Amino acid sequence: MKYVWMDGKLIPEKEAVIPILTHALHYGTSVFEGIRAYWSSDSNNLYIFRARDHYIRFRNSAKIMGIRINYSIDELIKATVELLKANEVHENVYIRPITFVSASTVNLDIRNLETSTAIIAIPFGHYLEPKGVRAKVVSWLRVHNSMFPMKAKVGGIYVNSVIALLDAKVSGFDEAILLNRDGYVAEGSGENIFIVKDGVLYTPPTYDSILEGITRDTVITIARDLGGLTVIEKRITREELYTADEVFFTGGTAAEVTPVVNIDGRVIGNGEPGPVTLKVRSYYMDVVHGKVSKYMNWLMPVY
Ligand code: PY5
Repeated sequence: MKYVWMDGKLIPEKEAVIPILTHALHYGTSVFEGIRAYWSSDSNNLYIFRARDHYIRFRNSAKIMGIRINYSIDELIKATVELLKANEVHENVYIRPITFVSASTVNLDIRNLETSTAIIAIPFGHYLEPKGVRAKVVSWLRVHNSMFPMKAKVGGIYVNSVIALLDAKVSGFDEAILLNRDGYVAEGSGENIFIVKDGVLYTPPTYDSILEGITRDTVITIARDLGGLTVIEKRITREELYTADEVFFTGGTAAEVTPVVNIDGRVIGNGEPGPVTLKVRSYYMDVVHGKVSKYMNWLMPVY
């Protein structure tokens, strides 16, 4: 897009470049978010979905990592709205806020190092095939909470996702599922995971080395409206994946709610997106497009 917001200013995207010795490039010292904004043709407006919750997670990631963000949550929300207006966005868009250690140094002590914050808007279609993906439970484990706080969305930790996804892709699958150190299901490379069994939804608990996804939280909240669909947070085994009636991924970029129709060559359900997944997805799409009045407080209008 034409403009990027960087450290308080809107600048042309081509000018938003960083020096070669930037600390974050070498050591992954960045925290970031992935936020969606949806265009609603009904109200002729663009809505940022759960902006405040994303920026709260952003601030918490930074706090955990000891990285300073020089802006308040309100300033970041305001900057995001300004950015979308400046780019005259009238379509669905992905928003990537990032704060990174911008000092040019090889020193690992980040306490007094300078940080920069940027917000970038990116036109975005589907990240995963909405008709359903084939996933592989890879042998790489999810980094455990005792090794790194997985609640924090930190740039460097994504090498764990990258190597997991590479394994899945070179083996001919679309996405990776990572187990945690104890052998239970953790999450996808960039998504949380749910299974459906006998009409009940199950998802791994947040203390089990996963990112506390905002889409995950949204699904848990809105599921109640769907004929009393219950969600239970519990540890999930690999065999529970194989024998589930339905499996789906949730994530801000990851096609929102994406059916998983095959895992390790086992067909899940009848190999088609299941009825509960489709019901959850369709309601989720209504919520993010501002069609469900009780959740309008999750939507921030841009215009
Ligand atoms: N788990 C991981 C490891 C993630 O990276 C993400 C989001 C999620 C779960 C889902 O979180 P949420 O529902 O809050 O989006 N992934 C990023 C995203 O923007 C980056 C993906 C490349 O979707």
